[in-house]
Amino acid sequence: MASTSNTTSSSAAIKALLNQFQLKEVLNEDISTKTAWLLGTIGNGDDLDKVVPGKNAAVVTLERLAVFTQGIANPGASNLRRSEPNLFTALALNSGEQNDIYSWATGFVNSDVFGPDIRVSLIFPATQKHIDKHRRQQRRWITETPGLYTSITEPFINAQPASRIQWVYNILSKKEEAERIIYEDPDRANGFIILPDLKWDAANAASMYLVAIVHRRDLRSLRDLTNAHLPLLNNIREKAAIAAERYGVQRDKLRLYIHYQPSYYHLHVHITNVDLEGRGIAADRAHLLDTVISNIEDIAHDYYQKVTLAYALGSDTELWQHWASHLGSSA
Ligand code: G7M
Repeated sequence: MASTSNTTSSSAAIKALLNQFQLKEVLNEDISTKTAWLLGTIGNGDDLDKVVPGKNAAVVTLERLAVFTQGIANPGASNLRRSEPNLFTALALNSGEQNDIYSWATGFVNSDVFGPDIRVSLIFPATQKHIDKHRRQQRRWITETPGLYTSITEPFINAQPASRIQWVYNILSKKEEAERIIYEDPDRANGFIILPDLKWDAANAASMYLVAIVHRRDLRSLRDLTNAHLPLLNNIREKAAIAAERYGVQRDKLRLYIHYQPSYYHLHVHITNVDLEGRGIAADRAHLLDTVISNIEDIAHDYYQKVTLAYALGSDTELWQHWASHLGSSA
């Protein structure tokens, strides 16, 4: 876990950047996950009126967090201060209604008691790809046969600059997020690092979201997996349970899956609390690790080289443009 001093200096640095943020566009919002994605600029240059990807562009994600009930129900186990005599002493209400036995209002709770209420993520400088990824867009259905994978998707993956997955290499080399690592198997072939996903605040076990990033650098996606990788996949399945124990999440509460298409072409496995809904678990993207292992083990050692994989792509993504230019108007 991050040390307090590291966490404090990071939050001061993030705040200093956000203080300069100038909103240009609301890229997207999702009421069900209570999240909004904003595009803006950061910097003091002359050119702040114009968003320049890779230079002054910044993408901010604002997400309302779940109420931290562990802190309320079990204050001894939480690091939150329960100084208030009553849960709602510090509650500030700014509007309200009553009808018979029913009352409702909006306002602000005490963050000492209920924990932080918002999670802010910042990508700066953001590339055009980051902006496209977060902008609301039409989705298209792709049916990728092995032949289409070889002629369209694989050349696209091979052309990805290594800088796209620099954050992955920073984690694997312990240059970044080293204090957040919760499990490591250092084996070069079958090893990996497990740490909290960027999207999780590592506080509320009910929304636990970890990611296992493999040490080997030759596996780009699901398509590369064969029986040669079963020891690696089984190892992740086994050790994910050990990692999750740290948050009190039992083995039978785990959902493990791989995205196809992923956002980053370095093999990683998502590990979430099965109670967590709606985050990248849709059937158009998520392949359950148990099923992946069984397909390779029980059906064919080269299952993922032979199978047709279907998925949805945003029509603004580079991969969609790539498909469209290869298939012309039939795409
Ligand atoms: O869609 P895909 O399977 O490629 O998912 C990548 C996952 O990596 C997502 O769940 C991201 O939230 C997560 N992620 C992305 N970045 C850039 C980081 C990062 O810098 N640190 C951590 N811990 N997770 C990240």
